[in-house]
Amino acid sequence: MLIQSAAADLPTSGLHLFHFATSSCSQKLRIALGMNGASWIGHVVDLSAHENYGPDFLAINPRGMVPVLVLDGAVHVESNDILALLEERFPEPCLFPADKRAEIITLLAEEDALHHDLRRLSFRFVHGRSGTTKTPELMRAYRAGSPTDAKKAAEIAFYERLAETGLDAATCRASAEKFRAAFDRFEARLAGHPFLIGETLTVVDIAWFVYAYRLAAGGYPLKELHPRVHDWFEARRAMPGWEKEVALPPIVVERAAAALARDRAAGTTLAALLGIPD
Ligand SMILES: N[C@@H](CCC(=O)N[C@@H](CS)C(=O)NCC(=O)O)C(=O)O
Repeated sequence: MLIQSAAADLPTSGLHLFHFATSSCSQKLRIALGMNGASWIGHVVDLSAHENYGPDFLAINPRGMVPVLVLDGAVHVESNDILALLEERFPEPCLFPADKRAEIITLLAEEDALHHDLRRLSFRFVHGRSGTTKTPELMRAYRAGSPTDAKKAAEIAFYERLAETGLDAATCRASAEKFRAAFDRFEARLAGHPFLIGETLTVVDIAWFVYAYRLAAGGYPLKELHPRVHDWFEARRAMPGWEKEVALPPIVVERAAAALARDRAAGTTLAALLGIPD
């Protein structure tokens, strides 16, 4: 999606990606860019330091979210739209085949609709948090810092709810069950096929690899619940350049291990929420 950016000093040529290492939407684009061999310049927006709510970044993307792609001076947001744009610009290898376009768009929309669920499970089981790190002051700065559209309103609602109710077991179980349902559908799709859409690797494999990696890092029992999806995941993990884009930094690996140990002791792991002994 092309947006009108208020930032005065954006690069006017080349391909620039505003991104963050552990942002799943950024990871998706970095894998796609790696596959099509595009040369790009990265600009890190530190989400853990809330740089995305600062005036400089809100001027670039009023929604305060990464990734943002600046291509020859034009500003694009929404990672799945950017995947389609990259295909137009870098058609080799073909990751968004024209004859599968409608199916790809449907599956990517389903993936996007689960983004807040991924975020909840990631916060709770990978980062070991039970609430939000965004202070009321930060939320005020976000609200006041740029105009509000539907996507920004959804972000505000997400963080307000997180501040109010935290990440209790019922909320996490509800999110986890949505992934179980999605992976069950993929389990059926993968019967006799190597990829999520038949015989061809597409952006849908990239998008869901990123989600599967994050969920597995939080202890999602992929192998136990969805053996074909697990095998598909391992095959994608072996693809050159894929895992390095999603691998967690050592500090996050430590946090995930500590969260798992605590949850094992309390019987509240992600697997346990789904009824799988852990
Ligand atoms: N639908 C958007 C979602 C973008 C999004 O939620 N990005 C996350 C990182 S993966 C973000 O910037 N989060 C900021 C925050 O939670 O403060 C897309 O696909 O680009």
